[in-house]
Amino acid sequence: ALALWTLTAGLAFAQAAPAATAATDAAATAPVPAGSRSPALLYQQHCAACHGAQRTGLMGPALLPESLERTRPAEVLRVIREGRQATQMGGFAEVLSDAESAALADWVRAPVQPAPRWGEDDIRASRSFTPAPPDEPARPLWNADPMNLFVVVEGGDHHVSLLDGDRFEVIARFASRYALHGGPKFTPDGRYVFFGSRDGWITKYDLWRLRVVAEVRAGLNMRNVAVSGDGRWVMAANYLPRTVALFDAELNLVKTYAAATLDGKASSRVSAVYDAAPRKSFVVALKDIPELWEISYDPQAAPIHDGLVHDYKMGEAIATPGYFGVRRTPLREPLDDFFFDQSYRHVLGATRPQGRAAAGAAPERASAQVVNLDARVKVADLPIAGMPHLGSGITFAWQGTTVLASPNLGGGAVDVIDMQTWKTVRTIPTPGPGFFMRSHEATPYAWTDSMMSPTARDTLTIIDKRTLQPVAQVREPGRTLAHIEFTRDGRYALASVWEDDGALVVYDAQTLREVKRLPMRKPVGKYNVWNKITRSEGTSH
Ligand code: DHE
Repeated sequence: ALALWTLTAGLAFAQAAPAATAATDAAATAPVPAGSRSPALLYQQHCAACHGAQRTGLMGPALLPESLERTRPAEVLRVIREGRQATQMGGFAEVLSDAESAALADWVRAPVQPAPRWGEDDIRASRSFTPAPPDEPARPLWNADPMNLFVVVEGGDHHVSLLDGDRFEVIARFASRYALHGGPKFTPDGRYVFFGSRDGWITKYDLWRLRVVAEVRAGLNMRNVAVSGDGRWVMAANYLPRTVALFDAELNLVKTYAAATLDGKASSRVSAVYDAAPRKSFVVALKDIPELWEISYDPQAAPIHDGLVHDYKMGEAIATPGYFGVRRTPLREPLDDFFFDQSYRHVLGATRPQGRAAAGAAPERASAQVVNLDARVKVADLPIAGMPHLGSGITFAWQGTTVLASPNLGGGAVDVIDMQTWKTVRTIPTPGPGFFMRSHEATPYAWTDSMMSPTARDTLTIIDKRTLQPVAQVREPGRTLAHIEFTRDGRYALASVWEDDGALVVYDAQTLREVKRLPMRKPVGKYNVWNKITRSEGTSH
């Protein structure tokens, strides 16, 4: 069967249970040449068994426009013709004519008609849960510091490696869901981690006992997940359907929220959800509606007045209407990406111009703003040029104030902004646009990549946080070098050779010398348990 998916041997994954209605041919975009079979028919014959009759994914990934947005059309065609190495996706060049392959490649990029549904019943039916054996000891199966563990997401073959952050040795490696995206989120004790996949799967994994505890499919196309500061709740942000889904810590669905205006007239994809632990709330950005949501998980949450209460049906136990109600902040522009200040009173949000659905809601150019979550108003414009990637920003003390440094997807620079005045204090040039930025309390340096640059994607720039000057570079000539994370003590910086035959490179954070290299399959991201659960200022949360 035609399957764009990877082998997931080793994990007992639950199967999604999508409605079994067949996708219709209405979405076909390319005319079918004489003598060719229709793409809808070919899909049902060769693809549906793995990718689902409605293209929502089964054991193979979803083949929806939303899921394929990031794959070039030529690559879709190539995979259909040649298959994908080291996966169960075989090539179909022998079975389909050139014209049929091309028509099928077009067809899977067009919307399914009618649009696939993924309601609360589907979510509940997708859940699997494996309770711990009653006599299982609550301690790691392995011998290393559980607080200096790294979780490394290897996108090349959809696996996760656990790395001992003292010895830099792999403790375990296991298959993940297809295409994880966003940082994994940890429970406050660092024992459990939640992974989110672009296809909507949330996996809860026990890092100590090395096994999947629970899985659920929150949506058909998901952005990311957040875990509450008390470890009791998990929230998922979806593009498809247009919902936010709330789960308890064992991934039982509590409720879904329609991402829509209060009057229900306009709906939106959800850009992202983050935990605002000191506020005991989740903060949600919407991509197509100019509103920022705050959803409190504090049972003592103040009531929401002023008529902005959205539906909240949590049953009898609700302490106040603020608890799991939606508190809306109206904005002028919707947000794609955001970041909190240290007090979590302010959201620093960015709007990117392209890819926006709602006509009229998008600015001509990228913009960024500061929103006060208590006053529920925008309080400043952020003077960031190009395309800020605020989710990767870091903060640190500088000359008596605190600054935010954020890489810029659009140009080769890091913007540094004073978080008291919201003014730019420096624009630090880098050799090309980058995605990620990292530092640690114990190092004077901040590291950033230029992975979006065709010529400088092999270069990491190291910036002195005291002078805001670039002071050094490390290079991996001709290969992509990106995404840094520090050890718990800040002594070592780990970076990814972001290639299929890539590696994790460990640098001494003082001398900048390489001390170790571990081969890995496109290690897209690495996450240190301690830095995450203590919300280190140098890393993403
Ligand atoms: Fe990401 C995190 C949005 C494309 C790899 N990315 C995030 C987060 C958001 C986001 C909002 C924070 C979520 C979280 O951690 O909970 N990413 C977007 C986009 O809007 C964008 C530009 C377009 C899209 O396709 O969605 C995008 N992201 C990418 C990629 O192409 C990357 C490089 C490769 C990939 O695997 O998809 C990519 N994004 C990542 C990674 C993180 C991430 C590795 C976690 C960073 C961290 O260290 O916390």
